[in-house]
Amino acid sequence: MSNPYMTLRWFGAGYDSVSLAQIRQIPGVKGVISTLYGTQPGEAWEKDAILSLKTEVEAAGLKLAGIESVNIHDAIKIGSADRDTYIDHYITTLQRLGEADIHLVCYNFMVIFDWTRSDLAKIRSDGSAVLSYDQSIIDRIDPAAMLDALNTQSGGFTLPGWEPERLGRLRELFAQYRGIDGETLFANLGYFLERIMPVCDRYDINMAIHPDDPAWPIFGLPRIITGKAGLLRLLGLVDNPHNGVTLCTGSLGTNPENDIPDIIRTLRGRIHFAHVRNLRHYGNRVFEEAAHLSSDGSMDMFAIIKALYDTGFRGPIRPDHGRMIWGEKAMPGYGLYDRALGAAYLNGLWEAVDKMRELTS
Ligand SMILES: [Mn+2]
Repeated sequence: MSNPYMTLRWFGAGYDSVSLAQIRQIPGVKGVISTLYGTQPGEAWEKDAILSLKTEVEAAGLKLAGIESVNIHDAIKIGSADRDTYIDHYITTLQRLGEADIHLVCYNFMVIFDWTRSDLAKIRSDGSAVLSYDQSIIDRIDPAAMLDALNTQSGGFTLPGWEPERLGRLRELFAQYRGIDGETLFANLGYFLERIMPVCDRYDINMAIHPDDPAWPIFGLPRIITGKAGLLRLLGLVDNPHNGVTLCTGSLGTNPENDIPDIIRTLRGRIHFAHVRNLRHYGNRVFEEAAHLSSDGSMDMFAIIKALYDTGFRGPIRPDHGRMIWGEKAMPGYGLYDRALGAAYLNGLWEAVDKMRELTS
């Protein structure tokens, strides 16, 4: 009998509308994935802050299953002269996380923009509000206008990856990234990983890169972690099991050509964290986020859970963005209700796969 290590993302008291006590009551949810939301990319995290986050989570009867994210400073992605200083800070953060018995770190290597959507509250036929993407809208607006639109729609919540301090310098950032192509990004990612692997080995910390979302370049900026080829290249940069992947179905699934069960089987042993959610495609590069249930979207969630199960994945897994339902007010994608439904559904799929295996073995 195997149970999934089901978790929920939690942004911390003062940032999240959902409480640890509420998360504790979702059946089968054992832990949360959190971060020090107030920190900036490039900072060395304070040991006391890490420990107080961990203590708070554990006092609620949950585990701190990992960190999402420890963000990467632009100097590291650009490969500028001061990158080693920021990598040193990153290593200090990893060391302090390791000392606090935390062994999973999600990060991404996206340029300037983290996940991108054209609408944070598109109304679906069921009356729910979801994040959606339409390439023709993105093509028509400039990055600053998109940023303003998203911040207006966020209901007062700071969106993860969209820290206003950093994005206030948008023009400057575009200038800094001029001439940085996919090859340079891969080289800089490899340099970063080489430098952090010793501390990961020492503290048994699994690094889990998050795929780019959506899985193609936007605003003329390169994106490298977009499918099987990029993921395999990432793993080949440093052949160390601590150099691994966050399997995010919603990000990889933005491109319907990504065969997610096949990617899971190909990455066997190197997936350290899973984000499982569904999307519904309406055309080329036009999609909206759906409920987790297979029939509500375009993905086969049973095949995804079965591939994770069959390849021996037993790391933290979480439902991802949920629809905004039942009048909830929360950070777009991160309400309680639909993510709780998602967790219950994913737990059910896992139990079915597990019991089918026992029946047939
Ligand atoms: Mn994700």
